[in-house]
Amino acid sequence: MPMIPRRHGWKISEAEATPESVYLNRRQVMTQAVAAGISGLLALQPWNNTAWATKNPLITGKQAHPPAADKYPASKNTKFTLDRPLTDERVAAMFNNFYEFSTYSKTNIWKLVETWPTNPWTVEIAGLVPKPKIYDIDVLIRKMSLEERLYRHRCVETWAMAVPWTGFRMKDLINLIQPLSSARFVKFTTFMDPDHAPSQKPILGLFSSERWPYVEGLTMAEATNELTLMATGIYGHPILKQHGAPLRLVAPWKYGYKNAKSIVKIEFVNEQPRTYWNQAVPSEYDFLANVNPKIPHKRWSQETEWIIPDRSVRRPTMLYNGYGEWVAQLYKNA
Ligand SMILES: Nc1nc2c(c(=O)[nH]1)N[C@H]1C(S)=C(S)[C@@H](COP(=O)(O)O)O[C@H]1N2
Ligand SMILES: [Mo]
Repeated sequence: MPMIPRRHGWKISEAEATPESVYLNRRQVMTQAVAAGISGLLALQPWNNTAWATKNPLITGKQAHPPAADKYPASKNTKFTLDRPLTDERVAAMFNNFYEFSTYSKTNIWKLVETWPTNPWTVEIAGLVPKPKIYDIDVLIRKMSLEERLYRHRCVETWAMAVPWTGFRMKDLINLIQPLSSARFVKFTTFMDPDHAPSQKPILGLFSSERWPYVEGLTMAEATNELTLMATGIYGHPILKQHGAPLRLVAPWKYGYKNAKSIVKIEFVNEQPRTYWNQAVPSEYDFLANVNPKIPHKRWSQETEWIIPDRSVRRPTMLYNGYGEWVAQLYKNA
């Protein structure tokens, strides 16, 4: 058996990595695809093996002018501990869901965001608030206090990771804004930039991209929960574009799709917002989206998960992604 870089393959430089492994993986993938015919197309998904994790020697996706850059690294909040190793920074940066850039490839997002400018960037505070306002992202971040937290992440597709986010508590932002008591939900609207985000571009001027922008939402009780973080950084530096620069929601007890990337508007509303995935396929993606091993997705079980980049090991999924201590009381009457 030639040495096949697996779990730690990305630590091996391109030159050191045995070419056999790459060749073997490609050949396997091709054989599978041919054998299985059209259904074999699935096997071509680059993440069916871990070769993708060896492809980029650098961490790319940095913002050109990261806001409040002098605030990193922020102090660590040691309250949140992990039951698993931190995901390698390069692995997290090379395996993403960001449908504005690609609806099928996870391992190319870091390339596709390269020419996307995230400056200037503003965040609008709107809806049921005493003073609607548009903040420059740098001004907004400087009003808040940043801290680092280690959080688990669980995508509804069953892949998982654990990363150090830097950010501020949504609770603190809500304190600053003082929304009206009639506000029952927070609606997060994310960016529109069809010139740089290929999925947002209308095809031949037809099919206007009305499903964009990506929208997510939380109840006020969820938004003011201790866990709810507005991430501005990752791995001790400003957040990368592929992770949702310059501002991204992190609600770690929920499936990943709730964690809206690249937010431009935070709105306090009275009715449950129509969110991206819930609107697209309501029977598969509910608004609540709490991680729960006992509630299967319509097309797969949620009982186990795998940690990127290694698809070969599955471990049990935890209720609320292991964060019941903080959030279970929110749902006791549900
Ligand atoms: N704007 C936007 N936010 C998004 C998504 C997206 O496609 N667009 N994908 C979501 C999904 S499904 C997941 S799992 C996480 C992935 O975050 P990561 O790429 O930083 O790991 O982002 C979430 N936020
Ligand atoms: Mo996801």
